[in-house]
Parts: sequence; C-alpha cells; structure tokens
Amino acid sequence: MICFHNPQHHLHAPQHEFFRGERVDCFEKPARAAFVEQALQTHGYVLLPPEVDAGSVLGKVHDERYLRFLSTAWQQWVALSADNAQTQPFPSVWPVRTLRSDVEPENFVAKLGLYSMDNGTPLDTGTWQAAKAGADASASAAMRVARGAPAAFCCTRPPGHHAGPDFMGGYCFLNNAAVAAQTLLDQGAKRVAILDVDYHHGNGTQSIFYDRSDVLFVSIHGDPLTEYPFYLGHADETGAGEGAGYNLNLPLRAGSSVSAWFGALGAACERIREYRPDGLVVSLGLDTFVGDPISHFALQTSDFERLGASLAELGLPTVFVLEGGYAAEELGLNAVNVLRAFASSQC
Ligand code: SP5
Ligand code: ZN
Repeated sequence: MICFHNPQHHLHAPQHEFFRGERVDCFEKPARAAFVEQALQTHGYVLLPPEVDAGSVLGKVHDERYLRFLSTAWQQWVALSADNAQTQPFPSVWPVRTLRSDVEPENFVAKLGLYSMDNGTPLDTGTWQAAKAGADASASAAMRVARGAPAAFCCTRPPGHHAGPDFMGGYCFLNNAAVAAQTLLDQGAKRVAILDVDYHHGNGTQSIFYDRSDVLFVSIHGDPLTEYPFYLGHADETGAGEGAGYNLNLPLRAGSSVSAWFGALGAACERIREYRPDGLVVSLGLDTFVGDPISHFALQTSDFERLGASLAELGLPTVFVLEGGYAAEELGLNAVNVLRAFASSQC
C-alpha cells in the first residue's frame, strides 16, 4: 500500500496539556508518528513525502479567517513578548451561547479562544508547518487513490478529526480526513463516505459536512455523555438540509466490549454500502486499543486485522488517515495490522 508520511510532524511538539487543572505531559507526542513510521518500514512499506499542496482544498473545508489565524498564530504570540517563545499559549475565554463569534477580537488570547473548542490543544512554534505538511500528505494520499491506486495511507500527526470549519480542538488543527474527502470529490468522485473509527467522535469532520449529501459521515465512538468531545456525537445527529440522512453516529458506552464494537462496525459498513460511494476515507484512530491511556474500548492488536479485513470487504478505493491513539509503542503494529489485513483481503 502507498504510504505518505509527514516529514515536518516533529515541528509540533508542545510540552504540556491540562488534566484536572494541572499541567501534564502531552499525550499527542512526536514518538507516536515515529513508532508508526518504524513499524511500516519494518514491514517493507516505503514512506513517501507529500507531493500535493493542500492549500486550495483547505480553503474548501476551513474558513478563511481561521486559516489566516492559524498560519500566523505563533508569530502573533511571540510578537507580544520575546519571552513567549518559551511559553505555550492557552485559551482562557470562549464565545459560548449569546456571545459573538463574528467579530475577531484584537487580544491574542481572546482570538485563541474564538478559534479553539478546548484548552487541550496547545500551539507550538511549528504547529502550522506540521499541520500544513500533514494536510499535504493527506491530499497526496487521496490524489493517488483518485488516480487509480486501490488504497493509500497517510501517517501523520497532529491528528485532524476534531478540527472544525473554524476551530482547533482535541489535539487537532487541520482536518486531514476532510481534506482527503474533498480531494476525492475535486478529482471527480460524486459521493465519498468517511468512516471514523477513532475512540472520540469526529466532531470537526461531522460539522464540516453536516449539510452536504456528497459526503456521508459515519462514526463509531465513546458515548459523548461521558467521553470527549462531550458536546457532539449523539445518535440523533443525522444531518441537516441537503445533508439530512447523511450523518450516522454509533456511540457506544465507555467500557463496551469488542463484540459490541464490531457490531457497530457492521452497521456502519451496511450504511456505507447502501450509500454506494465512489471512495472511502477512514479516520484511523487507534485509541480503541485496550491499552490506550485515555480511552475505554478493548480492541486487541489482532482485532485491528479484523478491522482491516472488514473494511476491505466494502471493495472501495480507500484513503486511510491516522488520527488518535496514545499507547505510542503499540501504535505501529496496530496500524500495520489494519493496513496489511486490508491489502491481503482486498479483491
Ligand atoms: C484525536 C484524538 O484522539 N483526540 C483526543 C482528544 C482528547 N482530549 C481530552 C484528553 C483528556 C485526557 N485525560 C487524561 C486522563 C489521564 N488519566
Ligand atoms: Zn481519539
């Protein structure tokens, strides 16, 4: 399988995130991608650098003012004080209900709150470079599939599926899966399905395509009543306007069994078949793994082979995009197991 990697991912390496009001080491760290790259190479995969500029497609899935902010955020932060180069900025105020989000404030931290859904998504000096190169890698994988490759994998971080039209969140800045789906459409696909198997609901991807029927979004995730991102991902979110009926959420309670998870995968695949898409994008979060430090499903390493084989049965040109997964050392084999089982089952 064709694999793209993100040669700039390490430029995003923030030190801390908040947990219970305390600063703790970031779960979303460069070693994650390094372990996946290493496992891919061990199994004979070649890692290609990005070969497409995602710039124009990014403008179709994110708002212009958000992209303008994100691409200059670190410079804006450091311009306030030279000391800021050694300090991670965090938002501390948000435009919740009844407050205005149409006027961009001048205050940097207020802008950061406007464009963030949480305080768990730290910016670093190279965040834009890393996120942009990841979007380029995702567009590259989708372009190869659009041109006839049966499948491609985009190995990148930071992840993307929590990033919405105009906000970052959940360790995500640019929505790589949305970039892949939009690239397939721009290259001639009429309908694209996105299947999000990350433990956390892909709120950003859902929001980007919620009122569109050319993208079906299907997600299996921890029930947002107790799990991040909390405020989206319920079963009654089925799409709006033109997109009514083109969003399917399959929340499972934290602690659900492996058989419940594969039951939901069966329902997800059935809906995707019924939609008859020209291509599939898989938001491949691996935080469903039993050993994940922040998630509560129980998939074993061998279950990722079963996932890959089930996806192959759909018989669709497929772009895999890496999302979450925080048991860093096991991430490599879990990812490889999905890809190898997919490739060996694909007819
Ligand atoms: C892409 C992705 O998987 N994003 C996940 C974002 C989750 N953000 C909330 C993290 C809360 C961490 N809680 C730490 C629990 C330690 N016992
Ligand atoms: Zn996740």
